[in-house]
Amino acid sequence: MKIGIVCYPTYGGSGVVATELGKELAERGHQVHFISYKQPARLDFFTNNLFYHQVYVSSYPLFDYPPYETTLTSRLVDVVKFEKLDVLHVHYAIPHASAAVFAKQILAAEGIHIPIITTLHGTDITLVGKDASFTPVVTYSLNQSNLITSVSQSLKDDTYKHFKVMNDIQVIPNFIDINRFSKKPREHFRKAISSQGEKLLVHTSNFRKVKRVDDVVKTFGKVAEKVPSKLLLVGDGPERHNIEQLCRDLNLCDKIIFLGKQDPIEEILSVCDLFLMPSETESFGLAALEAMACEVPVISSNAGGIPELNIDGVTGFLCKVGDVDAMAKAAIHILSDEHILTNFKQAAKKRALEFHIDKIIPLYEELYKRVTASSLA
Ligand code: GMT
Repeated sequence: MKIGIVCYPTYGGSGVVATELGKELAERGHQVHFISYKQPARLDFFTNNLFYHQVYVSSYPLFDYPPYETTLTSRLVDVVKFEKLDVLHVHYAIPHASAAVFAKQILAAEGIHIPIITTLHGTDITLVGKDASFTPVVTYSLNQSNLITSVSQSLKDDTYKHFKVMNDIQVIPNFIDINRFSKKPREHFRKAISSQGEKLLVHTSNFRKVKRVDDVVKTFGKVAEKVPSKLLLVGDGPERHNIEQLCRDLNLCDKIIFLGKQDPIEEILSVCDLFLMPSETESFGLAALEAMACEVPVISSNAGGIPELNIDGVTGFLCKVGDVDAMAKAAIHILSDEHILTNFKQAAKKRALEFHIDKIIPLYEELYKRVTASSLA
């Protein structure tokens, strides 16, 4: 099948999922065309059935705001027509779903019928999408998509709650490539960071407010009072400066290491004992799944779709958003006893295997077959 994938090219979860999906589909013999304004971060190889079409945005001085959506729509029309795509799969509703719907209408006027699948990832619904200024466009684009998927039941419920969507939404959870995300023997690396045998806590994110990285630091501060430990902070973003200041204010600088944006995240996770995800909202929590696959249990908030991944008392603990004391208590419980820690690590890995890429990709392939066979397009 010839599949067009539209996504954000950045390190964000939606772009990662879209890129890993496309790479795996290409491995399985499909022809995959990525359409984005930059080469996706995880698109690190090419094969004879993997293509990338860049969207160029005009910088004409008249435009205070470059018309990205218009250029994307034109590019979609072009790629669908000339590559003879069977289906367009767009990740993140804004503005990908509306651009795809417009492209579909332009193509229909020329007698070309292309089905559209929209996958919702989270903030396109829970934060950005329900901003009233986006509502009519998001609602219309979802209702005009041939199929909609969401990465968790919680996100599906949120979508119905905030938008008048008439279409059925199919839940297809995120997935993990276990070949890449598994615990690697990296003892030398662990010793270099934890020379006194300290426990290693880790957080990875884009350092946006919604991730509540300040709660990570505050929780760690309380843990470090009881358990010799260090905290690795991976990623970068708008809150980084405030978080650095908080570390100084709490006198924790010697115990916290900022690693910035990192590609080989599995190498870092391989030496860690506990992952912290205190997010305000999280439709799924792909970063937590990556940690679990590397045998790292998770202390998280109970927001959004996280409880569909992290099982309270088994793979980690779920706490109320902002309850730093509860998160610290749970972390100390896991880290203070080697036997308990080992059990949690094994349970985390076992749970991650339920999201194995081989189990999830066929669900998308099934959708592509269904949508291209139906006369809905
Ligand atoms: O978490 C982010 O800020 C990035 C965001 C995105 O859209 O790229 O991630 C969302 O999609 C991921 C992949 O489906 C999910 O695992 C994340 O939970 C979700 N983030 C939020 O809902 C905040």
